[in-house]
Amino acid sequence: MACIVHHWDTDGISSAAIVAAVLDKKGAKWYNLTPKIGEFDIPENIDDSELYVVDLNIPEKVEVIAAKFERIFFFDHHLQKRIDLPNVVHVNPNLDGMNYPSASWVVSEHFKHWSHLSALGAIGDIGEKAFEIPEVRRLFGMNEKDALRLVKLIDSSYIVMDKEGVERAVKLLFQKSPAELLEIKEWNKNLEWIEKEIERIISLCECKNRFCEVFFTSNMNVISAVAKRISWELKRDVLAVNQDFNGKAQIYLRKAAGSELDIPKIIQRLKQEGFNSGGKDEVLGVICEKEEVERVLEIVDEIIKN
Ligand SMILES: [Mn+2]
Repeated sequence: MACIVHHWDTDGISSAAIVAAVLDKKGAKWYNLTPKIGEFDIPENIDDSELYVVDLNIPEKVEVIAAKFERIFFFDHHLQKRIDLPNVVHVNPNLDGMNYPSASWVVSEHFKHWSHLSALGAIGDIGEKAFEIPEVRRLFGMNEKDALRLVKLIDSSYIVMDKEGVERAVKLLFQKSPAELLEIKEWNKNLEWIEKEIERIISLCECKNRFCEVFFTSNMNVISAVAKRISWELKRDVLAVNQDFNGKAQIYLRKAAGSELDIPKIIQRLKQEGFNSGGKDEVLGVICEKEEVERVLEIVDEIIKN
């Protein structure tokens, strides 16, 4: 059987469903797995000979396990190193300097298999910007609002940390039309929970001198949505801390438009101190032990004061 390992977001799920459709057409049997949510890795104990890895930026991990498989297909669109092994087919236009909107786009092009799922992955990764690509409009016969809602519904499984739900989503995308997908009860329930949880957390927000701050505890992966919403509403820099996210702590900093906060400098400094931190120009995310929160906040403070 072929095993498809995929990212837990809409692009990863769409890409896996495209691979599944290609395999199905050939009469090949397949099943799919996602890593433990939040941990970029290949699940252990896969004893099939053919492996597909989609939308997961983990070339180093694939190199380590490659010898266990007859053949691996590795599809991605992120910036990464080339895997140079005879049994690995590494497909990533980014290796040749080309920018693709999603892994779904890469997979569709490789297999010459285009469908609404090709577009859905792109909408998942780059949002409304995807509609600037004419083929996205052509492939996806749904209005923008419904399309963006569908992405939220599909992403809801990983936000509530439901790994099996993420895995089931691949079969659903493979079988159902976009209109049918919008009606899936489980996902609509998820969105209701998520919305309630975000509102509960936002109500804990306190605006201080430097930041609007929110300290909370939640098992849901909502910290970025919380920070984004507060920052939008109040036009302030936001510090959000989930003090117990399934055993770890999450720290998230979001810069408001026009603020002078130097996020890349903070990311770099935290990395130097050995923290698992990442982000972009306007956001910083850290996952650390619960006991380390204070130290991280001290470092952030030091940089801001200087
Ligand atoms: Mn992607």
